[in-house]
Amino acid sequence: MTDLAGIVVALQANYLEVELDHPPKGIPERLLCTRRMRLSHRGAAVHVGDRVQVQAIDPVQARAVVAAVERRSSWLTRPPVANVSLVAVALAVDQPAFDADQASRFLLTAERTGLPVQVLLTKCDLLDDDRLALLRDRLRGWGYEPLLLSSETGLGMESLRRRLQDSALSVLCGPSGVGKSSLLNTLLPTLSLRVGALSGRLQRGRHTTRHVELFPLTQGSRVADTPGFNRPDLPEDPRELVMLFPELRDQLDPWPCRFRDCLHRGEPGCGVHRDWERYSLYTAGLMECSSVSRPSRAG
Ligand SMILES: Nc1nc2c(ncn2[C@@H]2O[C@H](COP(=O)(O)OP(=O)(O)OP(=O)(O)O)[C@@H](O)[C@H]2O)c(=O)[nH]1
Ligand SMILES: [Mg+2]
Ligand SMILES: [Zn+2]
Repeated sequence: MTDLAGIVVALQANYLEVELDHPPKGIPERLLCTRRMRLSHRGAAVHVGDRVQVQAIDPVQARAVVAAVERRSSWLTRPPVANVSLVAVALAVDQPAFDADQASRFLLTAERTGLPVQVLLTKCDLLDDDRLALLRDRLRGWGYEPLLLSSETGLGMESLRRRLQDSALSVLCGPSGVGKSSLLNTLLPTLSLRVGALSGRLQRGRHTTRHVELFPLTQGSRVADTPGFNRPDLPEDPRELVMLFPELRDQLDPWPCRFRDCLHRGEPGCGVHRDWERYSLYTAGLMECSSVSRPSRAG
């Protein structure tokens, strides 16, 4: 039999769970696969979201072997997911409390993919309308139009569904405990993903979701639940950081500065203004990036 094409929907220990695009009659749609020897040398290179070719299919056991991995169209490093088309960053309005630095780290990580980024403000039932409007305006100032959601009341669920349906592969990422799995349970009631109570004074999540997994939303669209974590790293190159703040990016076209490689920290001849909320986060981020080089004359 010729190889069949599919997508890796989950990883478990040494196995890849693959969903076939078009399972022929008598072959299950989902197969538990090992990697071919040649592939296992680069074993870590196969991730959820990867498109693969499988062979040596055992229809009774629903087992097969992954023989080849196709080139990726995009790559999200953390959480690791291939071929993503939309990064949805979930941030709770409260429990855990909204934290601008942490939120920005998730957004910067998402922006590094170059893909569309959608902010999801979760647990909106916990905030009154005035404070909610303030937070929404704050996110708009950062260059995002957030969806206001609550799994508790169902607020915004149809907007979320529409947004995710338009995208072949959306990833839900964000801190632990913000309610990512709860959103998916509300959207897809047959799922019943594990959801965990918060703990401690800071009302942190308890890392309930342990693995990345893809779920079908409609024919042609999938969504990934991912394990939350608390503090994504910034890129090492400060020049990359510059391009990851939408509200800074907006100020750079046309280029307003005297020097081509200006880092916009108030250098002489810098045309970027400083009255934007995340300016201090941006400059602190530059300090954190490992190497900060000096501006030179525009060429
Ligand atoms: N008030 C309120 N609580 C919610 C809402 N959504 C989720 N929660 C609660 O928040 C806690 C964490 O929810 P999860 O869905 O497990 O969060 P998660 O983002 O998947 O967490 P990790 O898997 O650890 O990354 C649970 O106690 C949920 O009941 C919501 O809309 N409103
Ligand atoms: Mg979860
Ligand atoms: Zn500048």
